[in-house]
Amino acid sequence: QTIGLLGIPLQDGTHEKGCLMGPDALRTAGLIQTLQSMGFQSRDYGNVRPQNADDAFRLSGNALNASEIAGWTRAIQAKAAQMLQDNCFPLFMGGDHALSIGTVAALAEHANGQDRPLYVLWLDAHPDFNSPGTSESGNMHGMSVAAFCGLPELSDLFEPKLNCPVDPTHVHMIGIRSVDAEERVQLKKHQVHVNDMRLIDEIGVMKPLQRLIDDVKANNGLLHVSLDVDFLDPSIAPAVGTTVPGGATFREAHLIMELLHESGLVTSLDIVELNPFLDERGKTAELLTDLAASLFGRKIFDRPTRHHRNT
Ligand code: DIR
Ligand code: MN
Ligand code: MN
Ligand code: MN
Repeated sequence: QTIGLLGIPLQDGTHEKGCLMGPDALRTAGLIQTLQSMGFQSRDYGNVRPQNADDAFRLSGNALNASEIAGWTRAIQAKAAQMLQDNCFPLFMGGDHALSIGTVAALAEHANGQDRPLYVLWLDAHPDFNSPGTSESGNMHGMSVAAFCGLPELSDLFEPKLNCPVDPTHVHMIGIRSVDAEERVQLKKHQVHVNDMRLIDEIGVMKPLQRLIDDVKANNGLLHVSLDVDFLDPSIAPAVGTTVPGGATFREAHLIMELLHESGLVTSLDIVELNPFLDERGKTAELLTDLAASLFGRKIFDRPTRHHRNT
């Protein structure tokens, strides 16, 4: 299957500027060449531009750049639908995490058309389960999951409405270590599977991941992986506006990708929140490229040694 890559230079979902350079940094780090060297066909869909959407969001509550995000969401949904139509494996290069409102909305419609459920693995320091009524920051990158899970206080604000909600119990989160007070209440209410870092410290990543894999298999689901840079520990991945100490280690992250590959279940991927302005000579972009390679099946023994720097 051809891997389709779409750049989404979105940064309106966050305060910190720089995510618009994310797709270029991933291209510069050699993401496409890496996948090609592994034997994959690839197709670069370029970068998506937002649609004009003054009419696209009925603002209520604390949501910054809401109509811009709604315009991006429309454009992302359309591009993602085209990639799925072309039978590509969609790889979305962000851009801040608000882009997942559009990517997941399109993937959920696609899954729905096949009568299959969509599962989401959310690798992130944050659950991104706020809505305009609960958000402390107003940043919409902190609202993506609530939006694509169809929480009416958020998904109803989009025009047209996001109409294929993901079942919140089909969202599995790993890496969580920063949750807002009201967000916590909503996560419990909607029974999202939250695996926080305390749990990962105790039992590692294998058991939580196996639980997800079993769930997807049992229900013949499609599996989308959404990787936020701040899932990773800031010491190995500094290029993100919202670093939180105590993140996933290099091997925890690679092991997740290796196990996901072996499961054969993953059907789409977001790589988000990369802010190259904050990077150390491409270190984070290269790590993300290597993690993507692991997800697509590269083994430690096949990994080329790097003769520059010390990533
Ligand atoms: C915080 C931070 N929970 C918010 N969120 C994110 O603004 O809603 N940081 N996603 O990456
Ligand atoms: Mn996020
Ligand atoms: Mn985050
Ligand atoms: Mn289920």
